[in-house]
Amino acid sequence: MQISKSFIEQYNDDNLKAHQRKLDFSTSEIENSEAIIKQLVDFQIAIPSWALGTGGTRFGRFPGGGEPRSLEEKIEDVGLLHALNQASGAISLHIPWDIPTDANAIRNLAAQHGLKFDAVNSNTFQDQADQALSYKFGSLQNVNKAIRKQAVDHNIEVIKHGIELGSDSLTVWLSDGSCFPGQLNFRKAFQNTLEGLQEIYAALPSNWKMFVEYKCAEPNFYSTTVGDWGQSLLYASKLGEKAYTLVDLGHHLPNANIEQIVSLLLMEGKLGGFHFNDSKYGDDDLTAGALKPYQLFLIFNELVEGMNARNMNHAKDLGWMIDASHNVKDPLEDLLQSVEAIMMAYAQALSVDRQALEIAQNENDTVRCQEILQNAFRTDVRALVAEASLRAGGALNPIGLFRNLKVRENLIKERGFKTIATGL
Ligand code: LRH
Ligand code: MN
Ligand code: MN
Repeated sequence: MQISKSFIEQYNDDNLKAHQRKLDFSTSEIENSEAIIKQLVDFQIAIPSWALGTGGTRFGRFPGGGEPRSLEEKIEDVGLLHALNQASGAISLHIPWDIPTDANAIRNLAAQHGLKFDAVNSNTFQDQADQALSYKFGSLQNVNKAIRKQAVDHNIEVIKHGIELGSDSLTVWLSDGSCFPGQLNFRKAFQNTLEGLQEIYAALPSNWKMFVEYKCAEPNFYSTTVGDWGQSLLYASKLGEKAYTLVDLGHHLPNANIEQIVSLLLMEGKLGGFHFNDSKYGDDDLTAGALKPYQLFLIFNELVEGMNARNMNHAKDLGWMIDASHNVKDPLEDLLQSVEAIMMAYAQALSVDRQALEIAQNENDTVRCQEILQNAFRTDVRALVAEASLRAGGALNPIGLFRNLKVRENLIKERGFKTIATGL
C-alpha cells in the first residue's frame, strides 16, 4: 500500500481551518514559534525494524494482522509512517532478524520511500539456528576465546551489511552479565568485553560511530557487563572518539535522573543517541511519553541546553531512534504516537526561556526556575508539530489519516491476517 500525495492534501484541506485557529493561538503564546517549527521540519527519528510487528511477552504474542512478512514489507511500513508524518525518514535494522540479502535492491526500495538506514544493530544475545557456539554465558565477556571471536566476527559482519546499505553507525547492546554472585569475575568480564569492542571498533569505517548501549538488568539479574552509563562511558572513552554512549530510556534503575545523565554525557561529547520509549517498571518498551511526558520534556530540555552550548547540529549530531514494541496497540499507530510525543517534548524544550532560566538559576530563585520549565511543559505545542508536518508534506494528524484511509485494513487485505513479523 502507498499513500498518495493527493490523499494527504485532501485530508489537510479538510482540516486546515481548525488547524489554523489552533496555530494562531499557539504562535501568539509562543514567542519563537516560527524557529521551533523550522527545527521540527528538520527533525527525523529512526524507526526500529523490530517494532513493526506486535511485540510479545514471554507469556504470549497476539499479532494484529497485516504485519510485515519480510524486510521489504518492513521498509514499506516505515515508508507509510514517513508519508504520514515526514519525520520517520530512517530505519534501524537488527541483524540477523533482518538480513538484507540483496543490499542494492533494499537500498533502492528504501530510497523510493525517502528512507535512509540508521544505526545497524548486532545480536549476540540469542543463539541462531546455524550458530556454532552458544552465548548462554555471554558473548564478548565469555571465558571462552572462541565464543568471543564468534561475537566479534558477527559484529564485523553487521558493519559490512551497514556499509552496503549506507548506514554510518553500529549499536552494540550486550546482554552479557551474570545471574548469581560469584558466577563471573567482574574485572575479567570487563576486560574481555573491552578487548572485543576494540576489535569491532577497529573494523569501523572512518566516518562511522559506535554506540555502546547500556542496560541495568535483564536478561541477567545479578550483574550486567555494560550495566549503566558509567560503564558505557568507560568503554566509549577507552575505545576512542568514534565510540559513544547510547541512552535507552527504559534501561535505568527506578527513579534514575536520566536528564542529568544526558547533560553530563553531552558535556563530555560522548552522548551518541537515544532509544526512546517509556516505562513504569523496567524495560517496558511502551510508547514514548505515554507515562512520563514531563521526564521526556526534561531530557529534551537538557538536550537543547547542551546542544546549544556545544554548537551541535540537532538533526545530524545525535542518533534519534525509537525502541518500543508491545502487545496491545497497532504497531504503526503506536509509532506515530511515539514520534509525535518526542516532537512535542522537543518543541516544548525549544520554547523554554533560557535567558530567564539562567537569571533565575543565578539568583537561586527556585520557584521561578520551576515556573519557567513548567510553563513551557504546560504550553500546548500540538499545533506547531502539526504545522511542521504540513509544511514537510505530511498529514496534519497522521493517526487521523491512518484511520481515515483504513491503512491497517488494507495491509490485512494485502498480507493476510495471520502474519508475524520477525523480531522480538
Ligand atoms: C535491549 C534493547 C536493545 C536491543 C533491543 C531489541 O533491551 O533495548 O536495544 O537491540 O532491545
Ligand atoms: Mn534499546
Ligand atoms: Mn531495551
